[in-house]
Amino acid sequence: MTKITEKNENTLQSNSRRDFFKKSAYSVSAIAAASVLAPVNMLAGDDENIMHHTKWGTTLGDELNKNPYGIPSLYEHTVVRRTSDLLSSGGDMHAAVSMSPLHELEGIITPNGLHFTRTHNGVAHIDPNKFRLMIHGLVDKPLVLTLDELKKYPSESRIMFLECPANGAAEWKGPQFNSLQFVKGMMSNAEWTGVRVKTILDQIGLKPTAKWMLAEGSDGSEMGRSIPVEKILDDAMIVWAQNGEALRPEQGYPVRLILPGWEANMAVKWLKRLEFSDKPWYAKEETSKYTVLTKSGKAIQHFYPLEVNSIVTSPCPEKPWTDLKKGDIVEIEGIAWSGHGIIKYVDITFDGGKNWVEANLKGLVLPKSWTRFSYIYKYEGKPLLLASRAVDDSENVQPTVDEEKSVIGVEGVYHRNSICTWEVKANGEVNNVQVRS
Ligand SMILES: Nc1nc2c(c(=O)[nH]1)N[C@H]1C(S)=C(S)[C@@H](COP(=O)(O)O)O[C@H]1N2
Ligand SMILES: [Mo]
Repeated sequence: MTKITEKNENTLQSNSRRDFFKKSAYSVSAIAAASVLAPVNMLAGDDENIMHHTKWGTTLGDELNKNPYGIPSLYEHTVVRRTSDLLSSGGDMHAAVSMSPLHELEGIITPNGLHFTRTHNGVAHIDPNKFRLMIHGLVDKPLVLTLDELKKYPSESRIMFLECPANGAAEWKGPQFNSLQFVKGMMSNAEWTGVRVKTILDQIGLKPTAKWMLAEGSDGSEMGRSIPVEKILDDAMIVWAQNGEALRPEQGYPVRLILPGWEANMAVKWLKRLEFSDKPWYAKEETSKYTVLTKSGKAIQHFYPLEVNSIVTSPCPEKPWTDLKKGDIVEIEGIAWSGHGIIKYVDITFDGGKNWVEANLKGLVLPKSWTRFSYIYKYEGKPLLLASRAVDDSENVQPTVDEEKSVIGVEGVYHRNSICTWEVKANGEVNNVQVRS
């Protein structure tokens, strides 16, 4: 993988990049009318599965004390996270990433067992009785909390995405994987429950000189990250629950930090310490990690929110259209998200970006959360270059591959948000391609 050259330049957020992608004209077409999608030959009188008693219809099922904690159907055993050695050194699965099977997900919630997972030192298993969270530095009353004490604060629940800024990074060099899971699986969306950091700070008093918060984990990697205090006071959360239950060990049990819309590497897991100070901890060092070198030769050091993005999840290489016949009505679906706010529109192209039609946003449309989109389509059996393009409520527009490259330059790796195109072949096979202008 291309390494980002580290430069130490204090450019707060890439405004030029956002402006560049602001949309001038917007092409909108009517949403296709909903049609009947179900197959018509539904009555099959000689179908064995209907006419004969099934094993499960003539025997007793499992007793209810068999699986006190439920598990998915054994027929769903292929719906799993998958690891790649992309972010691991030499295939070591302690410092690696396992990707969500986006092609198997419905709606906007990622089940806990399928949440993408990135660790630098393996999954830590923390005894909740030994958990302590220390909050100190530039505060009036430093504090050490047990888990029970932390949970006594008033809680909030919020549906948000987490995306590793390296999601899709390998594709910078051109298509690398013929798979949705490996192209975009370093992200998930969950309902997180916990307390706002601001609620605790209101109690213990933040000193006016505090400008940065260092968050540190208790795993071997510690994952120390400095976060601007404005973000902490805005919407940062310390969470202990994920989709209604305790965090999974992979997600930082018992407690992690969540910074809505910002790159997931700052969402420190297995949290143990928050220190407020007047400068970021890396200010002592010559360089900082996670910078982005732009074509101008300047590096963007503070590059936190994930840009507006989207991907078609059905069809995709894992879910092709090989069973469709010409004239079939099919639902195209996908996911859109933006670290800046709410998804406003998603457009779909069938010809690699020459013409666009507007998709339908489905279900909940929430800020800094996945939004599902859908488009009812009549399959023609012709080759397509299928892609989606999202726009958020700050009018950020998802760039083309070349627009993104023209701003970020050849060294860019993190925060890749350019349009992803699927080539649908005449036989319905789907391949990962890149459309270049
Ligand atoms: N303590 C700790 N926090 C961590 C990490 C880690 O290795 N240790 N990895 C970070 C990275 S790079 C990412 S992308 C996210 C992944 O969160 P997830 O595993 O819950 O999906 O956690 C972040 N927080
Ligand atoms: Mo990450």
